[in-house]
Amino acid sequence: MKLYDNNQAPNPRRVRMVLAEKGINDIEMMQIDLSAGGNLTPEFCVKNPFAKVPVLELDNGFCLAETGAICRYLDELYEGTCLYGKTLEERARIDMWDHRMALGLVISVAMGFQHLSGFFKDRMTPIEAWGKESVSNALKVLPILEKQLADNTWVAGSEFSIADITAICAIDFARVIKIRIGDEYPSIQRWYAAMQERPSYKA
Ligand SMILES: N[C@@H](CCC(=O)N[C@@H](CS)C(=O)NCC(=O)O)C(=O)O
Repeated sequence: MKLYDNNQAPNPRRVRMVLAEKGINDIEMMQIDLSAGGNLTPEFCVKNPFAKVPVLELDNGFCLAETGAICRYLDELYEGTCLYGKTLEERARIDMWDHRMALGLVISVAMGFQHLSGFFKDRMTPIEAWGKESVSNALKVLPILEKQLADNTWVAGSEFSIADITAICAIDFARVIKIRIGDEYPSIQRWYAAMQERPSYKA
């Protein structure tokens, strides 16, 4: 299999962290240069008509896009740490928090970045007001996450899961819109330190 990746963007990092957590090392990594429009070429758009990374190309040629779908596929295909929970309730809880982190944080941080930095102005129209609104939407998630992590070791509960991976990729990328986890968030800081201890953090 091949993973079409970019080593600066948050969504591909979610997949690389899954690879690291599960000890998967038989996937060929293909670096796509987003600033040069490597994702906009006709060849790439055949793999993903939405022109986004990551994309996982299976050995039969099928191209699986959408970070959540790729992470879940890899989790089920490979043995090792289960990132999506074992019981029905665990799976539902992890899904809930993973969606909250993906929709509430990853997307808001990405929109803040795209609409305030002008990084993709060759392919979209940045709208400053939407960028600011997105930063404020991302900030609104932090007190909720703080409460959750005050009551639980990991984002979705007592077990490490895909929700932790989604959250850390959003929070690290949030530096580009000047969001930092300050002392008003001691539980997020405790969790962040624990995430940094995991070998997958460097993915
Ligand atoms: N819904 C997609 C979004 C993926 C996405 O937004 N990828 C970004 C990098 S994090 C990208 O490829 N951006 C390039 C562009 O917008 O031109 C997913 O969940 O995988």
